[in-house]
This record gives sequence, structure tokens and C-alpha cells, in this order.
Amino acid sequence: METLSVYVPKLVTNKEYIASGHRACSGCGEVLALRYVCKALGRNTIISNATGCMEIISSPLPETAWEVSWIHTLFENAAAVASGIESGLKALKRKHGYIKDVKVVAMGGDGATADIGLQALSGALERGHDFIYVCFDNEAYMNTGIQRSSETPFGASTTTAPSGKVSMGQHTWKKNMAAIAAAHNIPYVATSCSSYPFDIMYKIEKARKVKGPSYIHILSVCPTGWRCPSSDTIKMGRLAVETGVFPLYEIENGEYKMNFDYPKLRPVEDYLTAQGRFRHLTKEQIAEIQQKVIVEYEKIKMLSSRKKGK
Ligand SMILES: Cc1ncc(C[n+]2csc(CCOP(=O)(O)OP(=O)(O)O)c2C)c(N)n1
Ligand code: SF4
Repeated sequence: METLSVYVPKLVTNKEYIASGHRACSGCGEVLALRYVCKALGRNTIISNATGCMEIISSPLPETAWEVSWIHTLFENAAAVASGIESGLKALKRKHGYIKDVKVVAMGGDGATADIGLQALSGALERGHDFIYVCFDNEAYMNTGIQRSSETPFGASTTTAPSGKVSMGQHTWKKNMAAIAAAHNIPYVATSCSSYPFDIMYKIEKARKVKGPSYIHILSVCPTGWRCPSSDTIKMGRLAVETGVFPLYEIENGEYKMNFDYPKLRPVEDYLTAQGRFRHLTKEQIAEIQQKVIVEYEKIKMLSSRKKGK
């Protein structure tokens, strides 16, 4: 297991770029993750933010919680707007010879990233823009009332895939956005989780230094949509990682590296039974999820043990 603590002293700052007083629900893991992301990015940043929870809670007119340059974009075009900003900065540099080192960042929820904005994201990654894309994955369209997305996990109950007599809730498996981003042959891809502040800051800091596109996928605990107590936010993210449901890893120039590898994973039951969205699952369904988690976890481990060119 790699230790990330060596990077910490350099990264943590008292400065906040998301002001307190925003309107996120109490215990929101997504705004916590956003706060860490902004700390690691620093002031010389321009953010293109898709519609979604983080936009809604941070910008009720005439107020704003943002202390960096920020543009609210449509649901579908955060990455396209970021591409335009990055190209504009390049043009200014050509004209004036020098401009400040400004990093362009696009961000959105899982709906904005894996579903509605996927085409714009794919285009921006393929064109090789120098930017970071951050997906805050709370596993549903939370801002508009917990509708399922392609990132909603198998078995979760949502308002558009509800559990009941004829349905067990979501019946498809979570889309693997990290693999999709890596398939664009970009220099840096990583997964992280709102319960791991140093891991988030380390990976964002690393992405900031990359020339070209980076993609960071952050599992962001949402007590409102996951139906768990707001005091359990940190615990829930840790359980996702410790059960292997959401492994933390990096893909650097195509090479996988698992950041936390537990010799013995906790049973997925510990994670599933702690959340109301999985309350209805039968023992057989939990066993099916357990099996899938182990298969996917072993895949990442196997890819991590492979050296480049083999
Ligand atoms: C094209 C389009 N369709 C639907 C909406 C309505 N809408 C706004 S935010 C949102 C949900 C956002 O979900 P997600 O991207 O997962 O972010 P979260 O709110 O969960 O953080 C929806 C459906 C919209 N603004 N534009
Ligand atoms: S609905 Fe979930 S993600 Fe959105 S602000 Fe509330 S806790 Fe955060």
C-alpha cells in the first residue's frame, strides 16, 4: 500500500476557496470533496461547472460561495466551455508572450459527466486540452430528486428506478468512467473519495502539473440520496473503499496503480445495510453484488501488477 502522507504538509492550506454559508445539505460529502479540490487547485484556477448540486448550493443569486473564477455552464457542455477557455488562454499567451499559470478545470456530477456531458468530455479529452475534469459522483441526479444515472449502483433504489413489487431498483452495473477516460490515452486518470482528503488533494495537485487532460472521479457521499444519517458521511465513504466497492487507484500514461490495497476486504453487506437505498436487497442479491465487487477489484489489482509494455 502506498502511503500518501508524505505529500500532505506541502498541500494543506488554511485558505478556503469555497466560502462557508453555502446551501449544501448537512453532511454533504460532495461539497467536502469540492472544498479539498479547490484547496489543492489554489487561486489561479478557472472553473467551468455543469448544472447540478454544487452549482445550485453555491450560487443563489445575488450571492456566491466561489472564491475562484467560476462559470456556470449547461448540463451538457462543461468540458466544451473549459476547452474554449483553455484555447483562449493559449491565444492570449501567443499575443502577449506570457500569462500567469492558470489551470482550467471542468466539473460536474455523475449525471453531467457519465450521461449528458459525456460527448463534450470525450471531445475535450480527445483533442488534448490542458485541463482537469473532476466528476463528483454521488451516484444519482441528486439535485433534481434522486433520479438514477448510469453511475447508480446495481440494486440502489432511486425515484426513477424504485424498489418495489416489480423492481429491485437499479438493474444495471455502474459505468466505469475511469476506464472510459483512460481509453482516450490521456496522461492522468485517478479515482478518489470524499472521505479521503489527502488522497483528493494529492491527486488534484498531481493533475494540476500534468500538461494535457486529466480526469479525476471522486465518489461523493450524499446522505440525502443514499438514505443514511448525515453523521455517517465519512464512515460511508471509508466503507465503500474498505469493502472494495470503490477502489482508489491511478492510471498514469496507461499504467494502473492501486493506492490502497487491503489484504482482506470487508464484506459488502457492511456497506449496503448501512444505507436506506439498499434496504430492500435480499441475501441472494447481496451475494451477487459481493461476487461482482471481488471480480472488479481483482481486475484493478491485476492491471496494477502489470508493467508497461507487457
Ligand atoms: C439538458 C438538461 N436536462 C435536465 C436538466 C435538469 N437538471 C439540472 S441539475 C440535474 C441533476 C444533476 O445531476 P448530477 O449531474 O448527477 O449532479 P448532482 O446534482 O447529483 O450533484 C438535472 C436533471 C438540465 N438543467 N438540463
Ligand atoms: S443532495 Fe446530496 S450531493 Fe446534493 S447537496 Fe444534498 S447531500 Fe450534497
